[in-house]
Amino acid sequence: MRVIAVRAVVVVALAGAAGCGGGSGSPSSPGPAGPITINIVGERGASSFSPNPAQAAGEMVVFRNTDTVVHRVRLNDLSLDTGDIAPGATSTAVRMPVAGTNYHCMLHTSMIGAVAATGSAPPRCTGDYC
Ligand SMILES: [Cu+2]
Repeated sequence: MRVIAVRAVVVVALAGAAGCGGGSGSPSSPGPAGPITINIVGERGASSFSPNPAQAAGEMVVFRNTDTVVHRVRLNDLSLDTGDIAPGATSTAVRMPVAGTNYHCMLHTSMIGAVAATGSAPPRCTGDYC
């Protein structure tokens, strides 16, 4: 008698949910120690942010305004809003969705950017800010 056990293991990518607060800085852990910085360059369409797309899905990100006017980053699904970021200032760190995301500047809606998982394309942009 032959029994074939097929076990479907669904791996749900919730690794970030466990949280890793309070780490004392293990030197063996790979990856960046702090949040990933996305620079706000100016009103240049899809070139308004650098890098774009950023390989930062599921990661903590800060937006640094290198332009001379105020910008305000908001995810296209409206789930996150940095508030105003003054020229030269950096936003507080915010966690990007695990699946990646598309975002724009709330004050200059032609400024669009995306976040993707490493080695993947960002999610398809839909809606008013693409
Ligand atoms: Cu702007």
